[in-house]
Amino acid sequence: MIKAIIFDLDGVIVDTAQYHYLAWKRLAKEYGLDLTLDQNELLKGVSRMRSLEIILDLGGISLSKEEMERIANKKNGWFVEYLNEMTPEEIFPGVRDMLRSIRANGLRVALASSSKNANKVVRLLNIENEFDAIVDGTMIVNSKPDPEIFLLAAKKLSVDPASCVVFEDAEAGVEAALAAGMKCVGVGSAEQLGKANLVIAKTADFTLQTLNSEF
Ligand code: B16
Ligand code: MG
Repeated sequence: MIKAIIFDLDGVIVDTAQYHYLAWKRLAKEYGLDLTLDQNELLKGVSRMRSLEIILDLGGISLSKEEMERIANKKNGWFVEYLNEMTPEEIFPGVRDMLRSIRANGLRVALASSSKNANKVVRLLNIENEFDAIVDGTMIVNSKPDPEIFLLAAKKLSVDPASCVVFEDAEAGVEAALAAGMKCVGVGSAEQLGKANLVIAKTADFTLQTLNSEF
């Protein structure tokens, strides 16, 4: 029996990927790389440092650990600048009501985002009170596809992992949810998220009826 729903942030609740892309593209340009939207897909759901490693690999560039830390911070400064322009209207259609109706039906709701900026995003969207627990990139050691983030969310909710459903838009996130022993709803293309128990095109396509019939 499902007792809790755990939401990823970027790609499930709001599209922060567009801001990550702008900031990574700006950084990559300084190293003579033109980061494409297809390449940006590889960065979804993975941590900031892992994203940088992927970009440097794409360009065949090798940097010291110190330099990597420095430029990852620089990228984050730009990302936060772009984020500051974000408004509560950027939440995906229907998601605010969905979060409320899930809780109104007695289920627990958590947010589990790899982003170290998740609290800021949640505040900007005005949804900080819609969750029973929030877990972000500052609270974990191993990022998705490791199950750590989802296991911590379940622990904070005091719910058994097998009674949780995770909503994820990234392949690494789907793998993490399944490795945590949870059910997973993929948000996006079935081609990319085929390992999920169910794939929907948009977060708000999911209803409590779907929950009862599928899980
Ligand atoms: P930050 P999610 C992830 O968010 C993004 O999808 C991913 O592209 C980003 O690298 C990661 O957060 C870390 O973000 O640099 O803000 O710590 O999908 O797990 O909500
Ligand atoms: Mg995501």
